[in-house]
Amino acid sequence: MLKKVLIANRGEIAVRIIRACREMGIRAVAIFSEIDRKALHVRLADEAYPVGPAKATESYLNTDKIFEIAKQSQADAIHPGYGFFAENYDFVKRVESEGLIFIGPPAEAVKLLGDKVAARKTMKNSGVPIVPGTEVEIGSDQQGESIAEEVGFPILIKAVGGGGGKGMRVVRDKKDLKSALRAASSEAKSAFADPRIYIEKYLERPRHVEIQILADKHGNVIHLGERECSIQRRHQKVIEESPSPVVDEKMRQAMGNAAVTAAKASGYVNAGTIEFLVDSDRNFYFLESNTRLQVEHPVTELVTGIDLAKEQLRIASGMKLSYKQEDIRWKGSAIECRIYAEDTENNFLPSTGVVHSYWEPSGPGVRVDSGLYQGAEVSLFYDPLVSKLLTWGENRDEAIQRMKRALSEYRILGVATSIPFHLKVMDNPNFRKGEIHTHFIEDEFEKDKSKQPEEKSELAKAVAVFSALLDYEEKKHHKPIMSPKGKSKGNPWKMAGRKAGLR
Ligand code: MV4
Repeated sequence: MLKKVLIANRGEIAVRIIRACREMGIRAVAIFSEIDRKALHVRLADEAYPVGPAKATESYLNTDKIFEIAKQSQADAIHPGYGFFAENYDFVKRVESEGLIFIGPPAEAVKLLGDKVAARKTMKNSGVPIVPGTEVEIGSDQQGESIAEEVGFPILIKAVGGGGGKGMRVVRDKKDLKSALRAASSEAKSAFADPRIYIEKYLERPRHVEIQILADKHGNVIHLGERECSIQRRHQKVIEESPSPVVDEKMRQAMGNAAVTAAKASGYVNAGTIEFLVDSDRNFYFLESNTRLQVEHPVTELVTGIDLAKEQLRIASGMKLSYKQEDIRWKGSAIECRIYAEDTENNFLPSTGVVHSYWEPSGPGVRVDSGLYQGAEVSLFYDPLVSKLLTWGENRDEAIQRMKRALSEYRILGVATSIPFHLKVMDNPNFRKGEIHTHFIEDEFEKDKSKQPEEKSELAKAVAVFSALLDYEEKKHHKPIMSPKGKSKGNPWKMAGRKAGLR
């Protein structure tokens, strides 16, 4: 078994991994930036080392410093959490070459699955259904045109090095294809340093359903069922649940088998996720895979009773999986609300400040995975995800009722959060019926804005970011925190942001 693990991350996920380590008698080493000196993950770790200034590129992304700390602390493994180095081939490669254990898949699997075209090819060859489209990158306009016609409009142009929605272009008409190919390629080049693009059939309003898998170093692979992740905004997931309202036992088995096949075909080891798009006829297609422990992993833990972070540590130690496929049973229903430090009443603007009062919900069927505490500072330097509130129930209705109860108990004062928005979703009739898809938030809550959706003007965006920064600085210098509402009214930069088209 591993003796000491360095957690190359912060916030709730660092806390989550430290907890797993402690329960297994593994020493946990934390790293922290200058503004995280008092953070929860630092307090809970066995050892903690400063890694640099607040700016992530100079701290949590400072590879040399992280390896120096790993050496100094004599850690035998590194857990990347999610984000930062979690799916970074070069980082994994370096962990391996420095004789440390990476708590995640082998570098080669990270590389293969990071290349969307190579991943599609691998899946197709092993019989995993993929969205109709190309398994090669587009080399010329003519090739793009003939493929698009073969697939049939509407099509979606995607980046080979992409993921998360960047560099995508929907094309509904042949006349728009050429310019879309150009635009997508240049966007891909600047976003991923890789101009390669490919084409898929565009599915309208699909669901996003993903399968959790576990694979050990001895060739055993199992799946832990699905998570429904359709409720998202601008490619950021907002609410996840398990089971999915559309997946029955038969479909779970079919998707699970496909996911296990996908994992085996790509030489996968450790915990991973195979994402699928599901169309309105409940056909499912491989979308991409996530080679990390995901934000939403706890919904799977709540319905299976399996501790995924502990399994990761066991697998990395070279142990066999604790479970066989036939051991896996699903019980009840779990929901996760991602609590973002965002003012959802004010166009989801990022919110910052000091949490001057903090009270977590608890009681039956409630779980909170959070990096927050009274006095915690929420800044613009990191992910706005500050907490995850989960509920479990015997069925979906009970999980929803519990969620409403827990959301209304939760007190986070000093920063605006997405809690009010979650309460609205819990009461939404289509959500209650389980009728959700990837455009749910847009359709149900942003209808009035649908004429000018995705892109605000560059000026409006710049003003928004500047306004949030100003707000942050202000709160840092004057200690007393006013109510978020009263505060934002008087802020001239926020008003300017609104005038520039932000709400
Ligand atoms: C799609 C799609 C429809 N058809 N592919 C968005 C992020 C990227 N990882 C894949 N995405 C999509 N790919 C085809 N062929 C719709 C989306 C999509 C989406 C997917 C999952 C979750 C949320 C989404 C929101 C908008 C679009």
